[in-house]
Amino acid sequence: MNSFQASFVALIFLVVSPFTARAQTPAEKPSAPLKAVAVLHPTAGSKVSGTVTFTEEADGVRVRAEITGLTPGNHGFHIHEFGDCSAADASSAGAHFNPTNNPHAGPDAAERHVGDMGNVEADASGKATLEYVDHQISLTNDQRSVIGRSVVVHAKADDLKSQPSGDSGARVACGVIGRAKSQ
Ligand SMILES: [Cu+2]
Ligand SMILES: [Zn+2]
Repeated sequence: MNSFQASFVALIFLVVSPFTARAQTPAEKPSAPLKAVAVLHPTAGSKVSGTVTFTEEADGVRVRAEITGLTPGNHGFHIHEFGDCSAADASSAGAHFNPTNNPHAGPDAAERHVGDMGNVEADASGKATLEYVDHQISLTNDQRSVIGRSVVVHAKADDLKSQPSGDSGARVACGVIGRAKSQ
């Protein structure tokens, strides 16, 4: 390579490298994962309360729930379409969140309501904890986003098949899902 060729190569590098550097800069991806939270409040005549958090991960959204005041056993646990827990029986939260127009099912089903998180299981003291990674829920600004909707806990178990809502009975707690501080 003579000196002319060498300086030509150097020139090309100088022209191209700023674009290369820009392309390697991470886009608008926030440094901390998106996080959301719902604080569950009891409906009329209920003593059920708790907290549900949603944290964005590489392969889905991690759901963590801690709920107290339940009767022992399984209780339907869903995201409902409206972030409105104002009615005494939480009927204001509407139906299961179903932006993809699928039938009701369990959390592992390929075709399900986006809001179908299955059941939480309470122990003898009435406390339930749940942690799993959901593959249909989104926290970003798209059709499946659960921000501004609600989490509802039911009096009975969700059978994961009855339409439209798993035959899980009355609503015993409700909480609106809002953005939380990412950390
Ligand atoms: Cu429900
Ligand atoms: Zn459903």
